[in-house]
Amino acid sequence: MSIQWFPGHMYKARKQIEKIIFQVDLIIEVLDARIPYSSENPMIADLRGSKPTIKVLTKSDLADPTVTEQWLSFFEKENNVKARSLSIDTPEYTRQLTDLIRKLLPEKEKSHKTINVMIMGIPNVGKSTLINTLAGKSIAKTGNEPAVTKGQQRINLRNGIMLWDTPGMLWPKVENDNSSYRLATTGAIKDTAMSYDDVAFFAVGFFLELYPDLLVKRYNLDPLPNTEIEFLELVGKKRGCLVSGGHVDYEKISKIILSEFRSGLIGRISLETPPVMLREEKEVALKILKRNEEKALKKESKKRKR
Ligand SMILES: Nc1nc2c(ncn2[C@@H]2O[C@H](COP(=O)(O)OP(=O)(O)O)[C@@H](O)[C@H]2O)c(=O)[nH]1
Ligand SMILES: [Mg+2]
Repeated sequence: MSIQWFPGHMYKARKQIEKIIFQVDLIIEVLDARIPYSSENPMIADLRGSKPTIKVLTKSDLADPTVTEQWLSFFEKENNVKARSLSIDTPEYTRQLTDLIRKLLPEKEKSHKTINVMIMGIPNVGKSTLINTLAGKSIAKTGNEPAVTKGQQRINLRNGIMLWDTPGMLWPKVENDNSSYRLATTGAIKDTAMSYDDVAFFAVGFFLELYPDLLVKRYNLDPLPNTEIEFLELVGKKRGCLVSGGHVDYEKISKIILSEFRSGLIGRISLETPPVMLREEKEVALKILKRNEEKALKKESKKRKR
């Protein structure tokens, strides 16, 4: 399955949210702890305005704990933002969110009014899992495949809090190629334009640079090869991923490595840090600026030809 993000769909989702967001008191923005920057929907910051927001970094069991701490303190520097890291195997921490929600809205809490909370995030970050944990039962469908949630859902937690699932689907970063690779590495997007080999090549390059010890341990390689291709070749042979002629079946070994990363078998790995985000944000802004300039130039030269 693949999801394609068309401007029309994106526009529609935005309109749907704009129609109801005035009824919402607080936003829980769900991000994947391994990629808090790339799993962000670019519109949320804009839509939430000054509403209190809790940024929830899910799947923290899979992420590098040191990097997760960096992200939490980074996010808490923003106005009206609290940040927490959670995982499916510590539901008690997830349930503590309800206390935090009440604390952030003391007026509502005092007047015993229902607090409306909207859960927002791109597909596959763990929204349904979070909703189910907060509700104490399985309400929202969860799944390994992206985009399991369809349609609008409102869940009364019966503790003064009403949870709203985001209507429509929120898209991930589309302007940054690195983000696309990271999203594909975690399995958040299955872009048919990207092959397993491409994604694994990117992932292995990253692991080699930042988590070499984890690779040594998982794949019994000492010394570690210097390049992605050598690594895939060696591990492919080790795992018996061969095609006729004794050549390595790159697609097969790529799938294995990605699946081992996604299930945490390689270790706790984060694919980005706050400094990486700040650098790439600048690069993306420059890219867009350049593209707009080129467009303007083209328009200009067309005019002149007429
Ligand atoms: N390892 C791990 N997996 C999780 C966690 N939370 C959710 N998942 C898995 O991630 C996948 C997507 O979760 P889901 O709640 O359906 O995401 P949604 O599309 O945002 O609603 C499912 O396979 C979940 O089991 C977590 O904290 N740790
Ligand atoms: Mg869901």
